[in-house]
Amino acid sequence: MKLYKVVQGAVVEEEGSFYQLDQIVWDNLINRDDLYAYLQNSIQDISPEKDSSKLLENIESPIGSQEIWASGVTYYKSREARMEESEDGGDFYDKVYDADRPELFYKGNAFRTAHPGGELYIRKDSKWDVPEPELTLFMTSNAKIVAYTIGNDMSSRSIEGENPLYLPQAKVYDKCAGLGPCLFITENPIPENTQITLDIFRNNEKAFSESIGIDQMKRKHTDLVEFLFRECSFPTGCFLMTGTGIVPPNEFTLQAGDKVSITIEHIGTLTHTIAQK
Ligand code: DO4
Ligand code: MG
Repeated sequence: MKLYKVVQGAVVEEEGSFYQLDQIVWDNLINRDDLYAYLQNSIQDISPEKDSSKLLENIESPIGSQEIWASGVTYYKSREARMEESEDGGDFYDKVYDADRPELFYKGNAFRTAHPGGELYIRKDSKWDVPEPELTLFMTSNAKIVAYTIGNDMSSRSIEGENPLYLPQAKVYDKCAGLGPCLFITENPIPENTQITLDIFRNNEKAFSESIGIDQMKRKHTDLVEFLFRECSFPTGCFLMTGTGIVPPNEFTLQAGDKVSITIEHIGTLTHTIAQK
């Protein structure tokens, strides 16, 4: 089942039918441990919409007052790429890849996030920028994973590579995060063989394309969530990007006008145009 946030409320997509939920408060709607059962129940009393095309015209990111956090170096490819970009060799990336405690960092909120189909920014003081396609978890305030979405953890590799203490500036700025296009809600965890694909287009031609399975990730989703909730509470729930396993070659940097599409099986495709502020 998919749940879309739209200007006039929310839309549930279930087995090819679309149902409109009116007068919802997004935070209250999604912060439920029984989200799947609740939505199944809610659509029982509603007739499916005959013309679904208009319903999904203005999709918003599926976020309200929640924070977005992100995980780092959870795939071998990320460990390798960070060590290559680090001006001092980046041994700490090797250490964190093998450590019990994962790297978790604050990524932003609704204000820093670009809606699906909108613009994501690269920083003007950065020389080397990449998208990071990441399966993103949504946990309720009780730390229960109830939904999945697509995240784009936009990153400045030049700022991060100059000094690891610059990580917050490499990662958090205006329009630094993509989230959406919907929440994918299942009774069971998302299948382990789910594929993530990143496509980058420049001047209408494909400039980069690669896929990876989420089974290549070193850590379990539940372990990342356990660390995140240890000493942080999230009154309306929280989003957690789970790290990238795809990094374009070192000679590649994003340019204004590029189009970035991330597809994750079962969820859909999240597309943005790259711009500068
Ligand atoms: O350690 C820096 C950030 C890592 C990251 O964002 C990732 O692995 O996805
Ligand atoms: Mg990342």
